[in-house]
Amino acid sequence: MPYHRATLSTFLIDERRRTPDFDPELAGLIKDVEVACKYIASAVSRGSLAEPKVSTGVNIQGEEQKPLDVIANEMFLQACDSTEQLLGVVSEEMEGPHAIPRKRSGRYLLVYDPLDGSSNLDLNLTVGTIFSVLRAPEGAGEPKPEHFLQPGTSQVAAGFTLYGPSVMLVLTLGRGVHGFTLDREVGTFILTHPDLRIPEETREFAVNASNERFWEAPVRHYVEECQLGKSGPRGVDFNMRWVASMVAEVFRILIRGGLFMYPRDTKDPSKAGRLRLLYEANPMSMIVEQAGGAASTGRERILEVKPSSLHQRIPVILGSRNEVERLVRYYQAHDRGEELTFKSPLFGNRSVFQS
Ligand code: AFP
Repeated sequence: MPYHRATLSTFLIDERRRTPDFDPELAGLIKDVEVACKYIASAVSRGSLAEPKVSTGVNIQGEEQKPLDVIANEMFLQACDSTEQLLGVVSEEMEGPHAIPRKRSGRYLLVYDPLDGSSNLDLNLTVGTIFSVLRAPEGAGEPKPEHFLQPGTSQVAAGFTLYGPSVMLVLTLGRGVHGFTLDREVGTFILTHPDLRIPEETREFAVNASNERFWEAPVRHYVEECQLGKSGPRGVDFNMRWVASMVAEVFRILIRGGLFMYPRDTKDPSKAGRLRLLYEANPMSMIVEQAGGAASTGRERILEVKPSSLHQRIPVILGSRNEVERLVRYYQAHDRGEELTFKSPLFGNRSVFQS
């Protein structure tokens, strides 16, 4: 391997040359996020060798925190406290915005899920961090919840890290998606996956199938078509995956395509889905769209949803554009009152609900 390869640092410098209005303060913020992710990667890699001395509780989501949830959040706060560019942060692990001390002029807001997929930690499966960068309102002075309630189209950067067999950081600044792999020997993220693109076609879908009885008709119709494979209306066989770690699902889709679904369901009518809009759906949707994919609630483009609260949940259907668009068409037909049937010589006009 050549000694000198592009790194996250040289990429950010080159970005400045390519895009004159690229704010060096934003580059500085991305570098602070990089530092936080390196510390989290080190903590995660310790696995059961770690003897964390932190108190845990139930977070704002009503979820039992794991020690690494708390540690990862603290690492982000410490890395952000030293940055000049940040007015405040919102985290999955904290109820309200956290003001960065002494930074009343920061031009950016950071929103993050410090450890996504943490229910996989005890299983030694891939987990990650998801982050999103927004502009702070001029003269805001201090971070208020309403400052963060911007649609996903307002994001100026988004990314996620994967703490897996290798540690990776995937980043978009609004001009494509690029993947960096951590060279642990020198402690540097190396540009290994420039210009990631999602194939428009796929034969692979990801959904937690145990929720099938709670799904709306369009999702049940789509999944049943895939399950019928060659003998069904799609005429080809499909594969299914479910890692229960969104960062791993999205990275797989960036590499070989696919459709990821965590749709609205009736399991808990008070929740619009499981995933959170600000620090899961929006950053992942920006990345997926920047890589040529699509991201929808089933009824609208995720990036155009106007947030109403910091921790609101949203249905998520994202990945290969042609498959997202197919499922959106099923929602549209369903909402027009049309019955979703299989149009195929084998099945005639069989409704998904006919026995
Ligand atoms: P945790 O962070 O609580 O493990 O949740 C992970 C997640 O938000 C997302 O990364 C997964 O895609 C999804 O939840 C898995 O949900 P299920 O556990 O219901 O399959």
